[in-house]
Amino acid sequence: MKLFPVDRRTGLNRETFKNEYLKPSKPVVFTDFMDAWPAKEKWNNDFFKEKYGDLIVPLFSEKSSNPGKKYMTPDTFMPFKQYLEMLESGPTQYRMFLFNIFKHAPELIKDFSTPTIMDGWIKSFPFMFFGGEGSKVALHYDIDYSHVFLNQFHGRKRIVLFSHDDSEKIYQYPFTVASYIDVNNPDYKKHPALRNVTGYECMLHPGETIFMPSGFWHYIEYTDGGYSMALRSNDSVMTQVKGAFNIARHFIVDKSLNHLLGSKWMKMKDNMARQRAEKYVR
Ligand SMILES: O=C(O)CCC(=O)C(=O)O
Ligand SMILES: [Fe+2]
Repeated sequence: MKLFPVDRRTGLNRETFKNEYLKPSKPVVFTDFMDAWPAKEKWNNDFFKEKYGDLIVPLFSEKSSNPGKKYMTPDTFMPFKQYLEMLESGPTQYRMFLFNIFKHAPELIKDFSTPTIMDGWIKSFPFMFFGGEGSKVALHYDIDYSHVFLNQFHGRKRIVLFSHDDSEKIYQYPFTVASYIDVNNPDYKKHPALRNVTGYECMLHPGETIFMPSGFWHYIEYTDGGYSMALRSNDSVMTQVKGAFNIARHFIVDKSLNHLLGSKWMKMKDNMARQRAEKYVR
């Protein structure tokens, strides 16, 4: 497995972005994407603690990214202020994802603007992601096939990316958007197809934005406690249809078989993933 650094670009315009990244489906880090946003300076721990500290927020532990676990059920709840203090005070595995803070604080929408780098922005509220130092986001791709622009406000995170074309080589669990390979210590005995995989890696710093093209696999480690906001776009009817189909397949096939067969279904998916990857080894 080989990982190449993600390009870092300043001053990209629509045309260059389209030709060099959007069309060829290549990730890039923007160093200046959010320079004009008030949020860039304003959204910090003190601001969130003072304004929204009393909000009760749902937190998810590491367990939620284990295979077959219900990742939508929070492990605990606490006031937002207490969670931010936890992030400041040292490592914790607690993450808060797909958090719609804008539902509680619609005025925050005024702190950033819809980007102009491409069209097709999904207007429903964007989501924020929070995580403690050392917490990890298991390898997955986003089920709706939208392009993701992840804007980092606080802390650093290490991101590893693989193209959608390599889904089989990285042992995607069939009917899911997940893979359970060990990105940091690939086990070539167990997963021989990984030898032929190339991906990308980068450290995302506060003030930077990473573009993850539609269907791209991402694995994330919170190097520091921190948070970011994901803006999403989907400018093609084709990928919108693919996304809707994927969501339907996930909820109908995977959820039903999980319910019916439980761990047997997990084993079957594991076998299917191996069989599909094996053709690359032969
Ligand atoms: O940064 C995170 O915690 C997860 C981000 C993610 O998976 C996404 O934006 O799709
Ligand atoms: Fe994601």
